[in-house]
Amino acid sequence: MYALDNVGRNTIAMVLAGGKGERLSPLTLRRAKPSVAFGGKYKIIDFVLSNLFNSGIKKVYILTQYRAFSLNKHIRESWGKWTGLGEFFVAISPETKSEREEWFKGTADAILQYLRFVETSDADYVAIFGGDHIYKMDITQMINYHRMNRADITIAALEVPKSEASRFGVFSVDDDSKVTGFTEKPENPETIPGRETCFASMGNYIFSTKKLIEVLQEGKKMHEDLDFGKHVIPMMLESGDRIFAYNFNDNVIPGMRTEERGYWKDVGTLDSYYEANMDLIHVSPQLNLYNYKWPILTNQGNLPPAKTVFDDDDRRGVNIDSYVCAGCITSGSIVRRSIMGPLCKVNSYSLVEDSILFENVTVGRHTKIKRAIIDKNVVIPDNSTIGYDREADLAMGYTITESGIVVVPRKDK
Ligand code: ADQ
Ligand code: ADP
Repeated sequence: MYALDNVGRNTIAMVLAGGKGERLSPLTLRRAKPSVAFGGKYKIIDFVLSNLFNSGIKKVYILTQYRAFSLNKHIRESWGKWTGLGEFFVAISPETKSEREEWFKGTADAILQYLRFVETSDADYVAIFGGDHIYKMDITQMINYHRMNRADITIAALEVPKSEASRFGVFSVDDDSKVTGFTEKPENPETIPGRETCFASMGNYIFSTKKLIEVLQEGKKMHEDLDFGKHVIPMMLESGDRIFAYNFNDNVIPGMRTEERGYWKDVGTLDSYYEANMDLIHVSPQLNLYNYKWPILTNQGNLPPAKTVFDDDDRRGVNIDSYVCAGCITSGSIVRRSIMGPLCKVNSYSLVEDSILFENVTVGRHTKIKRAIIDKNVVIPDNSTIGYDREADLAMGYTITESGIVVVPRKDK
C-alpha cells in the first residue's frame, strides 16, 4: 500500500517544528503552530509526519523549540505509539516563554545543533521538512527526482500568484529545473517568464547527506543564525552546487483525486486557517481525509462514540453538514456546518453554526454561536451570544479577524 521502497529506508528526516505562528495568535499563545488542531482530531504536524510515515521514512527527528509542551505531549502520546513499527524520535530544544525574537536562531542552525544524528546515520539523504503545512505528498518521488538529477539539494516548489510570492523563497530555474537564482522573501518577486506567477519554495528540502554536513559547517563560520532560505541556499548557488526544484504539482499519491493535486496550505493566518478547516466539510473538499490509501495518522484516544440526544423537553439534538469527533454530545440543540473536536458538549436550546470547536468545549444552554473558533477546554456559559455583535465580542476580550471570525481563547493554565 505505501511507498515502502529502499529510498525511504535510505533517508532520515528532520522536521522543523519550532515556529511561533504569531499570526495564529491567540491559538498559538501556549502552543507552537504545528501543534494547533486541524480538522477536529488532527494537529497540523500530523500531515508532514503522515507523509513521511506513508513514504516509508521511519527515522524522524522532530526539532521543537517554541512552547513545545503540547507538541511533545502529542508526539509522545500518538506518534510514540508507532515506535514499534518504525523509529520515531523527538529531539527537544530548550523551551522558552520569551517573546524576544533574538532567542530564535535560523532553521539551518537548528539542524546544526542536531548534526550528530545526521553524521552517525548511514542514510544517503536527509529530508528537511517544515512542520506547519497541510498537504499530502509522496516524498519518495521527490527523493527519486533528487537522485536522478545527482543533486546536492532539491527544493520542493509550487507556483504561486505574484501577489503572494513575497512571503516565500522565490527562485528561477532553467529548462531542466535546475535552480539559477534564489531570493528569500523578495520585495519584488521575479515571475516565471511569460506568466503572472512565481516559483516559490515550500521550505521542504532533500539534501545529500555529505553535502548537508559540509555546507552547514561552512555556513556556521559566517552566520550565527544560519538559515536555509537566507544563507544556505544562496551560498550553495554561489559555489555552483547542483540545486534542483521539484514541482509539487507532479506529486501523485495513491487514491488521489484531481482536485487534490497541488493542494498545499500554509494556514498562516486565522482566516486562512478557518477557510482550510471549513473546506473539509464541503461535499467534495479539496483535501480528502477519507482516502485510506494515504491515511493521516494521529492520536485516536480511547473515547466513546459521538451521539445526539433528546433533552428533557423532548428537543432533538442535530448535527448537520459537520465533522463530529468522538465523545461529542449534542443534546436538544443544533450544530450546523461546523467542526466539533473530541469531547465537545452542546446543550439544549443552543445553535452553533459555521464554527470550529476545539477539544472539550462546552456550550451552555440558550446560546448562539456563529463564525467562531473556540479553543480547547473553553466553557461557554448559558445565554451567551458569540459572532452576532462585534462590539460585545470585543468587550469579552475575543479576537476578531479581518473577515469577522471570532476567536475565543482558552483560559485554563
Ligand atoms: P518561513 O516559513 O518564513 O520560510 P521559518 O519561519 O524560518 O521560515 O520557518 C520554517 C520552518 O521551520 C517552520 O516550520 C518553523 O516552524 C520551523 N522553525 C523555524 N525556526 C526553527 C528552529 N529554530 N527550530 C526548529 N524549527 C524551526 C520558509 C523558507 C522559505 C519558504 C517557506 C515556505 O525559508 O523559503 O518559501 O518556508 O513556507
Ligand atoms: P493542546 O491544547 O495543544 O492540545 P495540551 O492541552 O495538551 O495542548 O497542553 C497545553 C497545556 O499545557 C496548556 O494548559 C498549557 O497551559 C500547558 N503548558 C504549556 N506549557 C507548559 C509547560 N512548560 N509546563 C507545564 N504546562 C504547560
